[in-house]
Amino acid sequence: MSNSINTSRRRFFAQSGAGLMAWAATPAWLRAMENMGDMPKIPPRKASANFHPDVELDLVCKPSTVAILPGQPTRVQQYFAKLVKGPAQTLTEIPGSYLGPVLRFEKGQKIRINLHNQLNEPSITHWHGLHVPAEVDGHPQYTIDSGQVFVYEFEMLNRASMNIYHPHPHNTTAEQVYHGLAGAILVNDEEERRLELPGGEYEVPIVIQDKLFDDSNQLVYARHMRDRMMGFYGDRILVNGRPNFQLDVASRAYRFRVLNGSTARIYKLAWDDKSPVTVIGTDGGLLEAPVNKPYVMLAPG
Ligand SMILES: [Cu+2]
Repeated sequence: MSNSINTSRRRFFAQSGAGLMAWAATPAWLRAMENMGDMPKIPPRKASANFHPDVELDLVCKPSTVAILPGQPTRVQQYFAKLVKGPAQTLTEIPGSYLGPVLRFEKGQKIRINLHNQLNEPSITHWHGLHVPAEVDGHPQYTIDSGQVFVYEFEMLNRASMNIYHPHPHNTTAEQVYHGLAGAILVNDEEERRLELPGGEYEVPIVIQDKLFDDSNQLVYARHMRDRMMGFYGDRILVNGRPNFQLDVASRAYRFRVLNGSTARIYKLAWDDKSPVTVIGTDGGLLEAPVNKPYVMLAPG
């Protein structure tokens, strides 16, 4: 049995009789998920000698603090990365943000990522949207304990697209993402380069998340079981980890790489002067042709 399940059960049963009734009423699918915690543990994957990476990076997840609101800094969990091998553009930090660095890969690259779990709890990282073999996709059964290292090795098979990396341990995925563990993955390829889309400072990742803060600027997660099961809304919407995100722009075309990293909220995005939004891509990558829309709906993903 994993540590995470022990603590969450303990916390749960420490509640009142009403809590126990809620447990009895837990739907079968949720109980089935709970039981996944009984799966035998797999030792953390190590680097293989016959894999020769084009890109290698150390990815660390650990507790941290960051100033989000005026006053007291907020305790978060955060990804930090260091490039061991490969092009410098692989990593882009988002200054002053709890979000992990933007990872930029090229289709066809051989990639090694050494995940160091320096949280005080088990975790594993999942590459949401990437086509990778199951044993390096961060399924909950590969969760590692605090202090352990898991080595991912895969070739980038995706076409140009935006994806997301986030923890995927059993039971605590949403909680860890909510506390800051998430980041964007951008994949580039030849097809995309031929389009000569806006790049450099004109290509802007925009990660939207809503969060709930208490009086001392700390994140509040899941006030009750219903929040935990259904997701919940925050009272502040953060863009790239900032509460009042503002971007000074030139009057020219920009490419916004928009990601909804909220637990439940769906956004309707539009320009306030009613200019159309030109959509050039979705989850899987670029569209056949751009489409103009009055607004865009974006669900968490
Ligand atoms: Cu995911």
